[in-house]
Amino acid sequence: MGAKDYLAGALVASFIGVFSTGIIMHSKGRAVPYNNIVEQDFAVPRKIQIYCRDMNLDGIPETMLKYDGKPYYLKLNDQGELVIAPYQLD
Ligand SMILES: [Ca+2]
Repeated sequence: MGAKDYLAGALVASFIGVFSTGIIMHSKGRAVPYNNIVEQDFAVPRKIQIYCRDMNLDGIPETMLKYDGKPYYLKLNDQGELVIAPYQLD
């Protein structure tokens, strides 16, 4: 096996690794860690789920956060700061 074969094998292995990591991260909601222990008064990451759904049925999805099974809107205020607002049926 030559250096070219080794390099080709390494590239294929890297691609497969990056691709499979992407699938795993996507299936787990990407950025939310899956642990139970955090400082007091902080949300438990394991109970957080972020998803998009067209809640008001206008054809455009909203970003939603579900914490411990309860849904919230994940929005931006006028200053572009993240706001978690209670989900309400209109
Ligand atoms: Ca909508």
